[in-house]
Amino acid sequence: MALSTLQTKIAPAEKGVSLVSKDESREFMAIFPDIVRDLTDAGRHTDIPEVNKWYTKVLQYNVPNGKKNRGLAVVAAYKMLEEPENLTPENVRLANILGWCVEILQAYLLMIDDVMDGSKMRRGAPCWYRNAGVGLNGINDALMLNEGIYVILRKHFAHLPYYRDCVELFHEVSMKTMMGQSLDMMTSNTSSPLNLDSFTMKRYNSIVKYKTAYYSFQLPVTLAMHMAGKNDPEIHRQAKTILLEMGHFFQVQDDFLDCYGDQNVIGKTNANDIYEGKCSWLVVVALQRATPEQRKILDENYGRPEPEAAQAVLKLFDQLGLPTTYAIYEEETNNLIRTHIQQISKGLPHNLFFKFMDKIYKRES
Ligand code: DMA
Ligand code: MG
Ligand code: MG
Ligand code: MG
Repeated sequence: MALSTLQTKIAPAEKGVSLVSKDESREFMAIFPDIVRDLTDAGRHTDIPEVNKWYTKVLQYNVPNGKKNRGLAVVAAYKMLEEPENLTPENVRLANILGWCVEILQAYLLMIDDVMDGSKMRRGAPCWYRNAGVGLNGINDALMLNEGIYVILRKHFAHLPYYRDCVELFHEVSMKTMMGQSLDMMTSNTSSPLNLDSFTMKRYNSIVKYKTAYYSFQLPVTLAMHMAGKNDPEIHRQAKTILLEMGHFFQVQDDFLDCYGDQNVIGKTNANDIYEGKCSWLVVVALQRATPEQRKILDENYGRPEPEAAQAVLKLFDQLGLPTTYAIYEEETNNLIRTHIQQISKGLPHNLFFKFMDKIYKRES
């Protein structure tokens, strides 16, 4: 069927749309100090104040300075899924707290990811592990963040019927993410010698589904569904399918921005995926298109530490027209996902999913 026929019926994406209003965003931020207090000043571990002080620093450096899309997605999704009479200030506050749990998970994953990827910058500041006196001790800091999720969940949700679902979901999604990270590392220059034959689109699809899509998209919405008591397995299945599609799209964008994004906007240094020999969308597409001579350039230069090698790869990406291929991919995938949103059950708020797409389509950071 001609895509253009469908496209005419699809509402165009709105740029610059936020998941929540300015006030809601401020409300979310206003709760963060309470989260820090819950974890560091709750009358526990009072005999080791130096650790509480350090933990406060770890939280403040790593948790609140990102885009907060995943955390805010919990709040936005909850408000759309819940019956109006249940949207009490207390429940909205709980949705915000659950949102911070997702942001803590994100911070924890990124702290470890930056060590594994040898990254330099994160959110415009040095990666945590690169701070003086941190280094690999930062792994323990990341683990403290992860455990903090369950401290917060117990404190605020233990008495509620959906507590168990949320705890289990955090564990399940964390496991999937780590499995994705494992596959990501296996398919990179840490597995020497680098074997570009393993960089297939099939492998790529598995990596991004596991390492990104579950925790970035399925997790926030599923948490909101648990909170709102939406327990129909068929509805969950439909939500998951569409959210994993969005997660895939999001990671393709991340891979593109790694090379072509503005460092000041993405807050990370360019071309890290090339240096690290990652199975990124760009190199997978390049491999599909490369002539034997071009393939040789990739074999010799991809995943190498020399800046000239990365330059040679970037030049090849340009010669292969990857920025144009990406622009086409982004537009077509946006349309495709929007079509799929229209086809899902009326029991799910289509507007929520459209909002997510508005938020990420043509994103620059
Ligand atoms: C991100 O993959 C995945 C997780 C689980 C953090 P990535 O290394 O491409 O992310 P980034 O580009 O932000 O380092
Ligand atoms: Mg990384
Ligand atoms: Mg990584
Ligand atoms: Mg990346």
